[in-house]
Amino acid sequence: MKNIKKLLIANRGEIALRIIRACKELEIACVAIYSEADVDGVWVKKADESHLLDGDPIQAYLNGDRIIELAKKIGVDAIHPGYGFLSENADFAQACIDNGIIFVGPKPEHIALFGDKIAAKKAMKEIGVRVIEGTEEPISEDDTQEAKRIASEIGYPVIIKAAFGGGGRGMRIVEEEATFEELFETATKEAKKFFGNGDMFVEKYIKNPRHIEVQIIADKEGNIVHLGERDCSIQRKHQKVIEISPSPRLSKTVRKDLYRVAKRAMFRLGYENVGTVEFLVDENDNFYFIEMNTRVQVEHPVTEIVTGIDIIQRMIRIANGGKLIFLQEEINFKGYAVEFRINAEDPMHNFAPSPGKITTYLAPGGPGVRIDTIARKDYTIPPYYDSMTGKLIIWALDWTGVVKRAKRALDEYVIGGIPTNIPLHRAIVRDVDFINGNFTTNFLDLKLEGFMEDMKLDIEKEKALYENNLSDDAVVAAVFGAIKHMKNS
Ligand code: MV4
Repeated sequence: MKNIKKLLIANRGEIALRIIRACKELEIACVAIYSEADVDGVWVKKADESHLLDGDPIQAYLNGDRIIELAKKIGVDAIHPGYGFLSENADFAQACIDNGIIFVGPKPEHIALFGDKIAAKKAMKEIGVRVIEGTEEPISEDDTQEAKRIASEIGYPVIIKAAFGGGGRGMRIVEEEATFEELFETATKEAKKFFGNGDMFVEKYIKNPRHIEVQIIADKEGNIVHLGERDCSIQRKHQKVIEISPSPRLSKTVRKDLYRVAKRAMFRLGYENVGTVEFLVDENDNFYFIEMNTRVQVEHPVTEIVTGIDIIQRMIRIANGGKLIFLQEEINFKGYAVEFRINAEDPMHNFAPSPGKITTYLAPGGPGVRIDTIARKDYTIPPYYDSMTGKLIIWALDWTGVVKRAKRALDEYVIGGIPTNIPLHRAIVRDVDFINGNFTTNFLDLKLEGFMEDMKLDIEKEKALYENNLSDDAVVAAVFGAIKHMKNS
């Protein structure tokens, strides 16, 4: 096993910056790549070496051959793929290995296995993990009648999913037989368009589940531990908005079972590096495996905060042949952490992306506050990428403390010049069901309408400030509005 001395980050944005921070602490030289649209990205400046990949700004981060070619030319030992882009591309992971470069992540065979949702379900079922009742073989795009027959066998409502899907694409909930054919056909069309494959499967639809995922970390010698769970139930259009660790309302027995099942399955498969086992938990506390993510996730910081373990550093050390340095019993979970994804999107226009120049940037701080972001004053968010620009992560000893601290930090967070989803977060942390930990995946569907009035007031109040082109000091005064007293009052 060679020693990683130089690592290339095949990603951009806040996760590129996060990986740089891990490299600095590991004393590994880090190489950034950037597109023509990302010249001003802060990770480009903070890396030890940065390389422009010209041409299409999205392809810059997707062209694996070109990235490997660069890596070889400049003597890179390892590539960290981050999340998105090439992170779950088994061919890219294999190409790294074939070119003598360490891929910081799982084995290509496991990336491929879990990319195929049907194969993944089958493999997990075979090793005794409960999966949702449904088709065990792919249904091809023109087999609507076979799909329909299976759906009625399962019993409505059912859900149609794409075998190679993700992000809710190619997914349809079918309430009754009469609408099955139409929904199956639109789902397959979508699947073919986005994933280049029309293979589908049908499952019993679980109403109002909680979305709970278990973080796993394993070394090359078969040592494996879990790092607790994250509750990702609060989503909008299949995009996670808030993630929490631990889940505020999960029974002790369910939690223990989830950990045991996730760990045992990954052990049986010989899984290595980090992974997230996703489950749906139904209203009766039954849980079912749905998917496995074979990469670091956006929401990894909440796990880092409650365990004190640097997940990115662990990934790099494991890829370098390092053993896990802790046993399960040695991992201490402390308090609660919640992540708020800070997106450049406009709550007043159906959360449409709102890239552009940040003219005011005042970040919260103090105890229990962590921010992973590329946002800063005078930075222009390019329009080509995901609208998520950063994450506010809050920690406290108990759930009530987290809610209070989150309110305080979100009130402190001022981003001006572009609309963001901060007003949505401020409304959520004031919601009684959120405060009571009483939510499932339908939370935002039920609540968004009721949040509109508060969000509107919030946005109008702040908008007036930015439009007047005030100094940061004037913004602070206007937002926080302390009443100053005379010396002798
Ligand atoms: C489901 C489900 C209910 N029943 N599968 C969403 C993303 C993908 N990873 C799996 N997802 C779901 N799968 C069965 N059998 C509910 C979800 C789901 C969801 C579905 C519709 C609208 C919003 C949702 C939010 C989270 C999970």
